[in-house]
Amino acid sequence: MASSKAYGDRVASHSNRAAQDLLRTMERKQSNLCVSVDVTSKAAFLAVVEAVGPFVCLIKTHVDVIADFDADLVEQLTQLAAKHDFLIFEDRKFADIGNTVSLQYAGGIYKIASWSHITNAHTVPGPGIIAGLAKVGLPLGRGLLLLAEMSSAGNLATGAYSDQTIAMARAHRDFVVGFIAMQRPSGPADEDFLILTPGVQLGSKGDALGQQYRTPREVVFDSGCDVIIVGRGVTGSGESINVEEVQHQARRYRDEGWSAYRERIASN
Ligand code: 5BU
Repeated sequence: MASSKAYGDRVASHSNRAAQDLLRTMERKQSNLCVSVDVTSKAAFLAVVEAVGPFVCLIKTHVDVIADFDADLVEQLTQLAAKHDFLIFEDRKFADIGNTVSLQYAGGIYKIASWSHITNAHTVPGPGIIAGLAKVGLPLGRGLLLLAEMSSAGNLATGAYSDQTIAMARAHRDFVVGFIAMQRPSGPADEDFLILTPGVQLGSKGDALGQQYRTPREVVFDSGCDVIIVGRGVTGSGESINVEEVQHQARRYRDEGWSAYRERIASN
C-alpha cells in the first residue's frame, strides 16, 4: 500500500519523470508541503516564492490571476525552482475537449507545458482530455493530476464521478500521476498514485466562499494523502507580503505535514 511506504521508496513505482522528481524532492527536502501562491502581482508572487522556496517540494500557481504576468516571471520562477529545489504545478484545471486543451496547454500567453512540471484536469469531458494533454506533456516529461474530488462545499466530484475518474487514471498511467483528492482511494496493494490535497489550514474551518479546511494531520495521517496544498494559511490574504511571517508559516506547515507523514509511516 503506497501510504505505508516512504516517499523515496515509491520512486520505483512510477514511470513518469515528474512523479519521480517530486517524490525524490520530497524525500531530499523532507517536505510534503506545496504552497499555493495566489497573489495578483509579479512582485508579490516572486517575493512569496523566494520566501517559501526552502520549505516546499512544490509551488502551485494560478498564473492567470497575475496582472503583470510576462515571460520574465516564468524565467525567474524557473531559476527559483533550481535554486531552492522544488517543482512547479500550474493549477490550470483544464476542462475542454482534447484538441482544445492541447492548444491551451502548449500555447497562448502562458505556454504552461514549457515550464510547469505538473498540471491538472477535470474529467467531465471524458478521456479525450487526457489524450489531448498527454500529446503535449508526455514528450516533455510532464505529469497530470485528475480532479477526483474537490475541497469546496457542495462540489459534484463525488461517488460515481470520482470512481470513473480513478478508472480513467488507471488507463493512462504513463501520464496521469495521481489525483487532487481529499483521501487516498482504495485500490490494489501495488497501485501508487500521488494524492495532492488542497483545503488545508491550521486554525480555520473554511472561508466565506465555500472553501473547507482540514489540518495537515487530518489530511496526511487520517486520510493517507501525500502532499498538503496550503495557500492563505502561509501567504495570508491580500498582496502585502510579510516575508518573516510567510517563512514562519511555511516552516510550521512543513513541520506539521512531515511529522504527520512520519507518524503514518511508523504506524503501518
Ligand atoms: P487556500 O488559500 O489554502 O484556500 O487556497 C487553496 C488553493 O487550492 C487555491 O489556489 C485553490 O484554487 C486550490 N484548490 C482548492 O482550494 N480546492 C480544490 O478542490 C482544488 C484546488 Br482542485
